[in-house]
Amino acid sequence: MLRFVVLLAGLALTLAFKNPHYSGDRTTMVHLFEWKWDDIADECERFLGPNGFGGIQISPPNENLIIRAHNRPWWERYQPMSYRLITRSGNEQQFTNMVRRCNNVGVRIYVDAIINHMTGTWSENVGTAGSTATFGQWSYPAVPYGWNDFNWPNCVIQGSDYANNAERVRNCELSGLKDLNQGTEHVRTMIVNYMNHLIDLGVAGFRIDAAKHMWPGDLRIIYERLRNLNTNHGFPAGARPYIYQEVIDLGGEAVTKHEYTPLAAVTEFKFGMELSRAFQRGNQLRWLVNWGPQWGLMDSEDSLTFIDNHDNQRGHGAGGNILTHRQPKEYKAAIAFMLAHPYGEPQLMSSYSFTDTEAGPPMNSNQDIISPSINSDGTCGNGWVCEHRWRQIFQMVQFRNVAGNTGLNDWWDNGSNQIAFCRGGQAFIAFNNDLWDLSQTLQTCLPAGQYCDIISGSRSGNGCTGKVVTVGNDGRAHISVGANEYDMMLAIHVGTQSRI
Ligand code: LAG
Ligand code: CA
Repeated sequence: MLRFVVLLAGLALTLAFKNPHYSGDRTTMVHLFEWKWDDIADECERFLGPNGFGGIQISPPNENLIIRAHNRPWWERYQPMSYRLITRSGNEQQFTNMVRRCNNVGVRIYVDAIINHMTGTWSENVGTAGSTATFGQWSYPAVPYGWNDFNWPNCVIQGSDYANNAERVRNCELSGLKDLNQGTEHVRTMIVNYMNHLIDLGVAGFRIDAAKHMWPGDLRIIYERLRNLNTNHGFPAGARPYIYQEVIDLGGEAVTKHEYTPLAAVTEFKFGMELSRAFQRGNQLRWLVNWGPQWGLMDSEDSLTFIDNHDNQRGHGAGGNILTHRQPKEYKAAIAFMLAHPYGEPQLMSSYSFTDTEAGPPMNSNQDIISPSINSDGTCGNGWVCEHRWRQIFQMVQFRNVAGNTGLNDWWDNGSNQIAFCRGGQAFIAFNNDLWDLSQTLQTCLPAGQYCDIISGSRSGNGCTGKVVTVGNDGRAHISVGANEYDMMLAIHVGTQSRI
């Protein structure tokens, strides 16, 4: 009996930080990169809530160094000056209001937490909340942090350290960013206070930036000191925050993702790399029949999955040839596969357009962020891409919600790049990445009826603006996806039956 209790307690501990605590049947989060808090609150109410999105990863909400020398690049937000909640995205009142409004419509907020380091050394030294620092003395009075809170002796991580020197990867500076020592009580207290303040305001969890560069033992202590989620925001009593740790591990490094999975979830960079390769015909889709740990991916419950993120969509971080919104046909297909397949906890990227990889978000002559505009067809303007508003993407979010926790069944492939599969009796998808048409009668697993394909169109009233698929009493239907069609997939699910 005792052994059983100990076993259960152990299990509860390892799963503690791996539940996103989505509301209802929601399943998917979106990274609204560089959005303002007021715009996010509006987006929750007018789009994300009604369309079944589960949550949002927001840009770092804490004060950062203003870097005018580079015309306010996006990466200035990865140089913390303090934990005050004032940035170009908004102030604490706007932040609080956003979290409340989003939680009210069932959409959770996840904070990008920069706790490995502070700023680099610059001649500018004023933050977005007006705080100053003395870089030469490692002094950040607005926290406060001083000399004793950083790692010594001072060193900078070299490219070669990643292969064989975990100690330097953890204790030296990442690109010259002053490296906090999470082994000290004061640093732990400041970080825990910051994160607990956010939990009190109603957030559901955290992305841990640069987790690879911190010791798992220190992180465990920090996570264990976090409060439970705020029940006044609709979370169940005793709920632990969702934590996904950013560890880039494509193999061959001194630090591995497996050192972090005992603590909480981890970003699975191999996921987007392999799918980007397959959907650009670098690998045949038929091999995806055993997609998951057999590909070297982490266990499903440990894995935060995505195709691109804010770093690799502009060649920062690691891993090349990642699909992005710039290759829309292949990108939408990779996203559709991610959302259709039961593996992992998926995250969508929502971008602004750029040519310069350093360029910050759309801004006016005061360098304030410009809000996205919403076009009559639902897409965004003012320089915002809003992939999450593309029909093929947001309708696949609904597909995943409907599929729920059903497994994968009735896999079919043609021996190369045409594949199809079902999720229980709820949902069916087919892909054609061959140079010839897909035209086949396939088992869809759905109840008999006429369904509206959510890729080529959507239901409108009792009709359908896209392909109509007729499923017979045996669950079979004729499926057709031409090689030269606008999109390379077709998807139907329970709830898209049309009556025409
Ligand atoms: C991350 N994950 O571990 C973020 O996802 C990534 O976007 C951050 O780098 C990084 N870690 C630090 O939080 C970004 C840019 C860097 C940039 C850094 C700090 O990719 O290029 O470095 O943010 O702003 C910049 C300059 C460097 C300079 C450094 C220090 O590009 O040349 O040495 O600042 O001043
Ligand atoms: Ca470090």
